[in-house]
Amino acid sequence: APQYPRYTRAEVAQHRTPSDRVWVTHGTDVFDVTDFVEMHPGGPDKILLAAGGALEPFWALYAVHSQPHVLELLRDYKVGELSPEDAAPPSGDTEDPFSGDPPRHPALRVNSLKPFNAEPPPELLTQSFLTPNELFFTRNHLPVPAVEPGSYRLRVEGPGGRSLSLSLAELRQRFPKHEVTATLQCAGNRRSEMSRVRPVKGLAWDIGAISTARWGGARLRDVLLAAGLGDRTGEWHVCFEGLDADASGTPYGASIPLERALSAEAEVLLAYEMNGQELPRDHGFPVRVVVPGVVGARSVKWLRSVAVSPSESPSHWQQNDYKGFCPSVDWDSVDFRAAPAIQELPVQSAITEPRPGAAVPAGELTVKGYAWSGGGREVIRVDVSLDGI
Ligand code: HEM
Ligand code: MTE
Ligand code: MO
Repeated sequence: APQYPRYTRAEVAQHRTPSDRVWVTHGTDVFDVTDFVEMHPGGPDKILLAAGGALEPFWALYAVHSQPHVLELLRDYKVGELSPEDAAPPSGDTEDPFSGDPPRHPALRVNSLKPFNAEPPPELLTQSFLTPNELFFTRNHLPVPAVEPGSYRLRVEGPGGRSLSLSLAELRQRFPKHEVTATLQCAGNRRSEMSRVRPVKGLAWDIGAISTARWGGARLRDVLLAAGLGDRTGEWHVCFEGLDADASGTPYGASIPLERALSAEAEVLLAYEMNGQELPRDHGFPVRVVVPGVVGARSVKWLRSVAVSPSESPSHWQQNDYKGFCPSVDWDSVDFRAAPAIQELPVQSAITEPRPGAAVPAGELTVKGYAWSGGGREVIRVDVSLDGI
């Protein structure tokens, strides 16, 4: 057998572009696939997403690679092996409140590591209608809480109701499982484009702070009715609290109007499944709210409590964030009390392929993108313009 040179992962990571050569690893083998990039049946852009790192997390998502001929093809490009000492996983730092955060997919474009905020690359977002759980955009304000599913309880309460404390098993057994395909979008989606018009404060999201999943769980409506909280008139709200909390112990929180929560058509869920799997930790394990058509901020993850109240959630994120203002308002003149909290979001659309400024071949071109109606409504029509008119 030939003797191969040894490389560290850091050395492999320096080979991410055709001009620096494109290296990838599979198991403990290192490959130089530069000459295969243009021949890749899935396109050069996709293979480059794995450049400088391991193939396994990508191939786990695209099962077309789990065929013998793919590994055979790869063998021709082997140039080395990983140095043995490099395989040791990095040791956890216990002082860091984020040290318990889960592992993430390397394809995610990270806008902030702590707290973790990341989006899928555009060309993977439209690779499939349902976003794979590993690629679903993540918007965390705080460290991911570690929840022990056996001792988890969801509190449901409100004036004049019967308080409930539901275990995961009770939530699954007492209420019919309802499934909904819904898109979540962060209010900051495409902020980097807005900032090109005028600088905006906040994370510089590209077009990927939006993702779609098939959610499964109990209808919030059914749970509220079981708690005797369904029969009120006038303005009421349903306030949610998460198990994630800041250094002072204040949890993430948000609310939606009770009317939406009770509406059968609005299909608000207390979800425990995402694309047929249990919720991943980043997306709210073991239970999250899913409010179709409404700004992502109200779909509270790691749900600890549901409380019906005459007022909106007192949370910072309901009162002093996630509100819309006219263009003349800036950070010096803004009065958050003057504006209502965002609930429904308006229409949204973006082209994912080709990317702005990309050089494209002459002739026929496939253009991909997404369109979303907001408000939980269906898309009726999509118009595409080639000349901006
Ligand atoms: C398809 C090889 C990396 C996404 C394929 C096929 C081969 C291949 C041989 C065709 C399989 C068949 O139909 O029998 C490779 C090799 C890679 C690599 C050798 C790395 C050295 C990646 C990465 C991604 C990806 C990193 C995603 C980020 C895809 C997709 C298809 C595909 C989506 C299906 C294309 C279609 O059917 O339209 N790849 N691949 N590949 N690959 Fe890869
Ligand atoms: N729920 C809790 N408990 N903590 C959070 O930080 N972020 C909210 C919402 N729910 C958040 C939360 C925001 S702003 C958005 S856009 C969505 O979760 C993102 O959901 P995702 O990370 O599953 O995509
Ligand atoms: Mo968000």
